[in-house]
Amino acid sequence: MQKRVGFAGLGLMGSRMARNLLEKGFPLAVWNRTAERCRPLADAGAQVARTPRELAEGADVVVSCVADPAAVERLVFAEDGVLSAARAGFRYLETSTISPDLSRRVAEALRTRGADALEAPVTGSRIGAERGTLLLMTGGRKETHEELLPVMMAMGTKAIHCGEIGQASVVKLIGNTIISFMLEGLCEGLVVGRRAGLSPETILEVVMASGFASPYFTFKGGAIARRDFDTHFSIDLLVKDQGLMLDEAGARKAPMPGLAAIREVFQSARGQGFGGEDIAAVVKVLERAAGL
Ligand code: NA7
Repeated sequence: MQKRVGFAGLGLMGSRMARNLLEKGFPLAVWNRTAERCRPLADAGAQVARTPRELAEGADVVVSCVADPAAVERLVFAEDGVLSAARAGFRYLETSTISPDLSRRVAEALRTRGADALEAPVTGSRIGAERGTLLLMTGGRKETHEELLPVMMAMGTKAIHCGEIGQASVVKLIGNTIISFMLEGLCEGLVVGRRAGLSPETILEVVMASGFASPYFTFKGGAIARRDFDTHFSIDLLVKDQGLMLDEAGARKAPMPGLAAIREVFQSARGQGFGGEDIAAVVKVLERAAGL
């Protein structure tokens, strides 16, 4: 028997992940803060829930894909939240990127009601969500990981169990730290290169023929060369993750001087009005600073 899925959060990622669940045959209900955004999925056959509680009442598992910790607080702990409908056997799959602490708090609250949560932050961006090729990293009980594997494999191609609840959130934040460094390095280099009269194409040709080549440089470097800042992953959300990582590092007494500096550059991008644009748009801040 396929699980009945309730999907909360139909943004850039969630709307595409939910569609894959529907197309792969899962009975689906959806909820989104702005109800209007449920329409395309309702037209495709999904039920629409009026509240997260209603969503949870009619589902065996609720999948969450919302922006940030405040959104998860609302979704789970509000009076009409998911927690109020949790019962024995109910499952909650958290694909949003949030703090390890909040992830643990959600799981503890659900477990007191005989339910369970698995954190499963994703990577693969908008294209991976659309094609159903996301990589999921999970934290929580191994049995719950196994139980929810069919649901996860409707949205992605691989799910790696990282450890107990909270640990996958740390791995996800490490990943977004690496993205931050790669992008900052690429953008700083492209700006100096432009100043020196080099084209982005020449720089990228050498990078991609080198031992430090990465598909990520082709993806983001290509977008920058085309001046295409259509959002795959927004600056607002990456700054949220950089902040979560710096909080985690602080709690663990581990310095992150590089990330702290990079976060200021991305924060400037928000200040200059680029928060909703793709993370590649951070190059515009560095170009302005260089007088380009
Ligand atoms: P988007 O496209 O910014 O979508 C964010 C979603 O979160 C969207 O459905 C929002 O609802 C919802 N949201 C935001 N704030 C709230 C609150 N306070 N309460 C309830 N729902 C809320 O993000 P992405 O799809 O790119 O990313 C989603 C997650 O995956 C995020 O954690 C990333 O870091 C990874 P709205 O439609 O605005 O009403």
